[in-house]
Amino acid sequence: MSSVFLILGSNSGNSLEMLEKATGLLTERVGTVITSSSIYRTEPWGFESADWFYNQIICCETTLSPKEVLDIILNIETELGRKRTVQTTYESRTIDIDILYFDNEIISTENLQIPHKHIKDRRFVLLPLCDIAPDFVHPILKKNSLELLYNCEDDRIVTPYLNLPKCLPYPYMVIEGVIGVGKTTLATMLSETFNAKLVLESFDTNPFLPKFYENREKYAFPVELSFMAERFQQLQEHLIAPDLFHDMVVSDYITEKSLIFAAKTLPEDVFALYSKLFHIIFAQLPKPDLLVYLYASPEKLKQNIIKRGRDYEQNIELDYLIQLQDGYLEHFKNEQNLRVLIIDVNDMDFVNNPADYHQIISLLQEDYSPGVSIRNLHISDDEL
Ligand code: PH2
Ligand code: MG
Ligand code: MG
Repeated sequence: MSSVFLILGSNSGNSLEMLEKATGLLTERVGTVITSSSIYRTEPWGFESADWFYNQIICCETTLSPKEVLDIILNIETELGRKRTVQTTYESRTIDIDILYFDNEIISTENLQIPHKHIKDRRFVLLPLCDIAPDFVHPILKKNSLELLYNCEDDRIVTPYLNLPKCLPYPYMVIEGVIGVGKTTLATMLSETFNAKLVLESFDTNPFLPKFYENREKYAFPVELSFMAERFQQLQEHLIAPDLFHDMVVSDYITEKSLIFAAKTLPEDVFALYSKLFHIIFAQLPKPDLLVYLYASPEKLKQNIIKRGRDYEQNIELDYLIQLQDGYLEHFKNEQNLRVLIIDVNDMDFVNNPADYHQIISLLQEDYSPGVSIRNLHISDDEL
């Protein structure tokens, strides 16, 4: 019996299904799978593509020769729809299966190189390899997988692909952040992933908002009052009424948002009145079990606002965004009974990059104590 390590990769079509099918066929034709790594989401190595790979390494026990295994692999690739073109550069593929190691054999023929010549150069190989064979020694380089990973200079992103959990430990969760950070998008994605009731701020039903952006002073009070009334009505309806179809509520605003904005937009005496009203009205409503604040730099927020192109938002100044962000961060310091999780999303793209979305979900599974917790932060603590 020999042990053969195979890496499976796919970045087009239904990749997860491809990995599963390939593993099934390899079991039948090469030999029993004795170990398999987690599946990883990996940035394309050696070529540019928006489609990231799913990679996984398996180890099979086989009585076959390396050449026989190679022939079987090529057949399986073809059966699973792999089309090879005569290109000399890498390209996207439905399935690719490569032999990494075959016991300690060293083979170098025109069609077959064992060990695979790029093991040491690829994080997407070394990371899953360390899962299942951290001590396996490369027969030529005489280093084990951990040492190879340690010396590897590849900086392409490789992250574990999570099997998403069925639910999150926070029944009422709020995603907050300044205009343009993506809070509504994330709240919507989460509600879909976890079948949660989605409570979104209806910003376009506030008749004063466009006027407010034209003339801040004149419309500040009606705009804030109108938001407050709308928010209260909506939350009262969704938080207090029981819901048979959802175990969880995800919203894109906290009620205190009213206060944070009003503090910036209203003159002091008017704000005092507003604040009094606020506390009378909202005293009865439940507080979120987790408040997630998405942090991004004002410059990044401004870019996002330009990108999504809502007319009336285009004149928002950088300074206003900075003040709002300060308002939120200041507010959290006084909310010691609330679990507040700040996630720095400056370098994240949870919409287009599943690895980033999964990273956020894994943060939402953690157990937080009341007060502020900070994750993924690239800014210093005192900037907050
Ligand atoms: N395979 C390649 C080239 N580049 N990049 C990633 N992330 N994963 C792969 O499996 C892969 C690659 C050639 O086979
Ligand atoms: Mg390959
Ligand atoms: Mg190949």
